[in-house]
Amino acid sequence: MGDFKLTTVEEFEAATNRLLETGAKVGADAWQIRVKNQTPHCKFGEQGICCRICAMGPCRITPKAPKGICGCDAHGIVGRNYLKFTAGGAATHSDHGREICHTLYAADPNGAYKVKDPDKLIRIAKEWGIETENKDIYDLAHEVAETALLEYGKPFGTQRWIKRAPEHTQKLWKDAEIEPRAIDREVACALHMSHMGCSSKPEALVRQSLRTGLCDGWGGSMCGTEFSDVLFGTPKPIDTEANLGVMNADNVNIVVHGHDPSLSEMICEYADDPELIAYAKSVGAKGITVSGVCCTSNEVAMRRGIPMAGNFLQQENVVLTGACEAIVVDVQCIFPALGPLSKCFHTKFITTSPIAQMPDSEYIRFSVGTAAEKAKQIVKLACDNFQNRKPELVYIPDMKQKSTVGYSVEALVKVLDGVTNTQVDVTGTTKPLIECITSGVIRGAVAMVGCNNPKIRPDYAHIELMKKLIANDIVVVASGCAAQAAAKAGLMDKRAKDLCGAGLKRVCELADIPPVLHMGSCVDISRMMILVAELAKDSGLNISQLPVVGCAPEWMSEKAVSIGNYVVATGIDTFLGVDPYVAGSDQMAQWLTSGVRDWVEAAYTVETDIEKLVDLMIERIEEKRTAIGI
Ligand code: BF8
Ligand code: SF4
Repeated sequence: MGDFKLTTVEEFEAATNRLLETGAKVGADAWQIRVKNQTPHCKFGEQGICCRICAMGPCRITPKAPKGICGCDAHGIVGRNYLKFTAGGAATHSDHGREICHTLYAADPNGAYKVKDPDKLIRIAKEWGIETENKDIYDLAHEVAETALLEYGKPFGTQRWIKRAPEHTQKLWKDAEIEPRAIDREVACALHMSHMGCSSKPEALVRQSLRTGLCDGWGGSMCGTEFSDVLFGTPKPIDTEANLGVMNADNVNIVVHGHDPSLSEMICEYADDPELIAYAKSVGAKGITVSGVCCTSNEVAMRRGIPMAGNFLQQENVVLTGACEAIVVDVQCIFPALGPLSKCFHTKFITTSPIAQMPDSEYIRFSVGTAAEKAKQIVKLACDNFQNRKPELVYIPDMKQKSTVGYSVEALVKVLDGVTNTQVDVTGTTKPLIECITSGVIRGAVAMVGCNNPKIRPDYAHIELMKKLIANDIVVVASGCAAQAAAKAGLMDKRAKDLCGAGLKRVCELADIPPVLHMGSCVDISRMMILVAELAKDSGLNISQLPVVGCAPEWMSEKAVSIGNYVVATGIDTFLGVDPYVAGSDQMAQWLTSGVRDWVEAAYTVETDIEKLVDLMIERIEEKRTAIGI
């Protein structure tokens, strides 16, 4: 293994503690302090049995008061809360996807946004029955973008993307009446159903939760992913680095945070501009370093190799380094705490979206039409701020790992082609991967996704689960903050192959891949759906028969619940390390952990003990292997 060694969670924590000392010096607040103030959490909220959807309440369910004023019981209240949670997540992902469609609609050969992957655009146009012959690629981009935008509100029919699912899956969805219709309709319908005096029957609420999840994963999120690829390029394997050590004390540090690559792509573009680099030098810096936090970081890491400073619960740490000139955010997962925290340092906290406006921030409204100008303004502002740095507060933990990222489905198919054979007829399919799985060289795959959550020791669950899975010859595909946890630890370094069982190690060597594959941001979980759909079609199995499971051990956001619903609805058993506020209803818990299996051939498992969680996943993978006789 040479000098390769994983970074441990203890080392992450030591670095954080050192940064919190700086914070204490300047009177900064921190999530670690706020968690203490907020715990223990309200038991009613935790169990999902608090209802405040009408002004007769709030109603709380207790043994003495088993019904709300309207007569709704715990099952109805938990179910409505669960559906609202899902709707929030689906709306968020899908609105991000919509923004990307608008960016594509505005693409212009002479403008800031261009079509970088015309082949993918043409492929999608053909898939959707849009004429491509003799058409200017930008005219085609506008037509495809408009067609995609109509998916959000079309009055009739179901989502176009669902035709990518195997026929068997499509039939399950049709039979269960959960085929996703217009994206906005499913979100609106979820809010309608969960209004006072509508649905209170768990079965109905769970069914709409799956449908609303599907409009995200096989609708809005898929638009986000596919059209980001068209605009910014389909990811290919690329080397980068991860953890706070990617920030550079000699340079102007700009941290991009959020989700929408329309902003971060432009910031990266201008941080590379010789004119602005010269400007940075003129203020005393050696250059400009852009790094990222959360999913927008995944987006620019996958396409440009921009380093990842950290994941969700590390967002305050980038400011605490005292070396962050600007933290530039777009939408989602941004702590409002960053405003007051930045004020304790010289850092500029720059909000850019009307969707995510926060106190104590500098609001530089970003839009497609003015993207170049605004990105330039932001980079310049960060350079100007370099001189305001307080050297006595600067401390960047010397901690980073190498990572190879960028495993889109297209890239994965390509690299895995090299593994089992060189037959021409298997090129461009998932068959080599299927051969690895059926032969037992790889036992199966786990999609590790989701956030950090202070309820779980940050990153510990992600990293420990991944280590055990790869040691058991189970390949891990990761996205979101789970992917960044892996990258920070070193599990996306190709040398981590030595931590694998013999079979997976061999595959990593032959294909020249790390054992944990970075598939992108959270909207990119749609890539994982496409991958399992292809695996099912190429193997002749149903998705639910594949030895593949999903896992979100440290999740926290509404988006994660929406994801969970579409992953389960796609036929993939999903393992959660945090309860989605359903403990207050045995009926809801029963529907989610078993009842839905009758509709979609998969269900949830909730297990907060990490050791047990990983064993359950391995067990499920082995059961699936036995069931198909491999
Ligand atoms: O969408 S994993 S904390 S950053 S919600 Fe947020 Fe969770 Fe991170 Fe990306 Ni996804
Ligand atoms: Fe109470 Fe029913 Fe109103 Fe909910 S909808 S707050 S349970 S009266």
